[in-house]
Amino acid sequence: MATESKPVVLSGIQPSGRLTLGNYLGALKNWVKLNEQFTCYYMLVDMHAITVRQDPAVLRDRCYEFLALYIACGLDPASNVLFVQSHVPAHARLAWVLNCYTQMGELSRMTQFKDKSQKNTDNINAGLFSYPVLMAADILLYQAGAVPVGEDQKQHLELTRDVAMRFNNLYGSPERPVFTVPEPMIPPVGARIMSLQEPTKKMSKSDAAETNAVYLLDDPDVITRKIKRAVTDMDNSVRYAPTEKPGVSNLMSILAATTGQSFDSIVTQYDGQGYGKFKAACAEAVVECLRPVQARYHEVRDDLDGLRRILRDGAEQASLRADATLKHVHEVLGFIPE
Ligand code: ATP
Ligand code: LTN
Repeated sequence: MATESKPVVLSGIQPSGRLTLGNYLGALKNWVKLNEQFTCYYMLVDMHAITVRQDPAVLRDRCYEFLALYIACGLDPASNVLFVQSHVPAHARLAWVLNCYTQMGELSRMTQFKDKSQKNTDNINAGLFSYPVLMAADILLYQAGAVPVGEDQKQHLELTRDVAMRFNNLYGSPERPVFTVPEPMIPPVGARIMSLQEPTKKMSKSDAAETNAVYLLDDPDVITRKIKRAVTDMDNSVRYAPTEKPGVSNLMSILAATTGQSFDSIVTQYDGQGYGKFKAACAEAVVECLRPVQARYHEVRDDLDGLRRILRDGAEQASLRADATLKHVHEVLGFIPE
């Protein structure tokens, strides 16, 4: 494992729905290259996932599927700590403490809460409301300095920073803050991939409409069909203008993030030729980018004992760091040591 002297990054994905190209370009792809510079903790946030109803058997299966996809995307368990949130009890314990240092008003401003409560009007539960507090606990337990996420998580990171600073002001000292105040690490392109059919809304893994998203395990011909049928406009010009041309701009982001090409070079190469050639290039880039992930996935997924071992080791390593922070928090609060 990487040595503890490196700074720490931590991130997580909810095991809900199916992983999309948005999750890959906004998060997963960027996690892979961090382990030389940082000690990396990557979670499956199953406790966050139950803020929306889940079928137990599907949830269990999906956790293994997502773990196998983490590994197939290039996260080597030998140099990254991969674990499931519910296996490390410190998350729930710190979340309770932080709930007492977070205001209702702060939580009611969170756009993810507003979106999800609109989508689940029959189940606006307290967990959905305090979701960002559990996320703050996830991050602060590990003293993570940076959190690699997509654009949509920026607001949750802001709240995490506010809660950390508030707690430090109350119980820490400049020489010994209780928590490291984390920074979001958001990629310059691919941080907000939009739905293929409704490009003014985010591509999301729990969207019911199949054609809105490219899933990491979609067959190449399905990927090609989805991208060729993506909504564009009648203007026939390839240029980056997210408000005026959301569909084309989204495909440009996808092409840029999957190939490393700049927007300028995409415009030079494809403008003035209709959308056919541009969409075909975009589809090919996505297929090629996902090919190695798909090739690796089944072999990893089939080794259930191996996956279980990885999660056991991961939880053990994660607990070491998380428990140290929780112990300090309990101490500063005045709880009697265990
Ligand atoms: P759900 O639809 O189940 O709420 P989601 O697709 O929004 O899920 P999350 O589990 O909330 O996915 O997010 C996992 C990671 O992927 C986060 O870092 C998030 O910022 C990133 N992410 C999610 N959707 C996109 C997107 N469309 N573009 C870029 N990054 C994204
Ligand atoms: N809230 C995030 C998932 C998440 C997370 C985290 C991300 C839970 N805990 C800690 C980064 C760090 C989401 O909905 N994408």
